[in-house]
Amino acid sequence: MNDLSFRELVDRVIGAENPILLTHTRPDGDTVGSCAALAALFAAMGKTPAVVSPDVIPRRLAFLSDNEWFAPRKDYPVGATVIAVDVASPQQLGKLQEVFTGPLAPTFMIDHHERGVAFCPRYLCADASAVGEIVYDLSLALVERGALSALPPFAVDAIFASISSDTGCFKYSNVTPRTHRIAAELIERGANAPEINRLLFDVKTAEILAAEGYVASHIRRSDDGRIAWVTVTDATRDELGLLDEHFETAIDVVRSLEGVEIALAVKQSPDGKYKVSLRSTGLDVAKVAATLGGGGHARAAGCSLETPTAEDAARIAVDAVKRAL
Ligand SMILES: [Mn+2]
Repeated sequence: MNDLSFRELVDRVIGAENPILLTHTRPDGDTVGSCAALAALFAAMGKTPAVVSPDVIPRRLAFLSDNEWFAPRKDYPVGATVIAVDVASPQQLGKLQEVFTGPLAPTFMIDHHERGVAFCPRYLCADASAVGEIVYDLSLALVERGALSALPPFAVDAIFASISSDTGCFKYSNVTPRTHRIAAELIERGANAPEINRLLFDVKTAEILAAEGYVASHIRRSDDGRIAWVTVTDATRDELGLLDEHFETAIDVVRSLEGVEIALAVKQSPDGKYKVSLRSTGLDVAKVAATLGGGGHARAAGCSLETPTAEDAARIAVDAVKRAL
């Protein structure tokens, strides 16, 4: 599958009809923020966009998704331009794989995952910290081409949110000077950075705090302390009266422990498999995840394991990390 040039991407966005934007499973601030921004751009171009997510969008992202574009739809217009956003592989479309197939199969994809799998013509920018950086470039190109008169304020905020979200508030190793330049330009254009960052990073529901408390008191470590992990099963969640979405920050709690170089969170998925998230301070965990059928970024990756118990999945993943060290 040939990758699209930036010019081809701009052409396709200008030519899109009834654009339908798809997020990835377990939607995060980048996929939701980029879809929200693209929807705002399309609407400003006089088109009728819709955003579809395979999973429930976390409540803390409601400032991006509580609008008509994300409203549930019963059917989709035939001939719609279907765009996968921040989706690294067909599996990351989850249950949408069955809906967006045949005449509704994704038309093109916009991504920044270096080790992703293209499932339709793809615009890839692996240097971008977030798809939001790509959407920013795209929005400027649309103005330059005359397809858009100005950036809608909502798009400015949504792009800022997507970049801040995927960079952990401009903290991770994927941040480049360009990331900061784009953020600065977005602030110049009116992005409400303090409020967006507060909503993304400072506000936690009682359920998320409870989940973090559980995780903090159930971290296990390798003998040398370099690897740490936690397991979260359906039984754990039921016992605590919590949902999967409340454990989104579990991996951050694990990796915050002093001395930990590689953090893992093993969480049971609705399909019964175990989803493993990996974070590292140096080791290329995308390679580790690839040996287990997954992928991602060098310092943030994941895979899905089909094992009898969470303990088995944790052991397999931790062993794979140990082999790579
Ligand atoms: Mn992303």
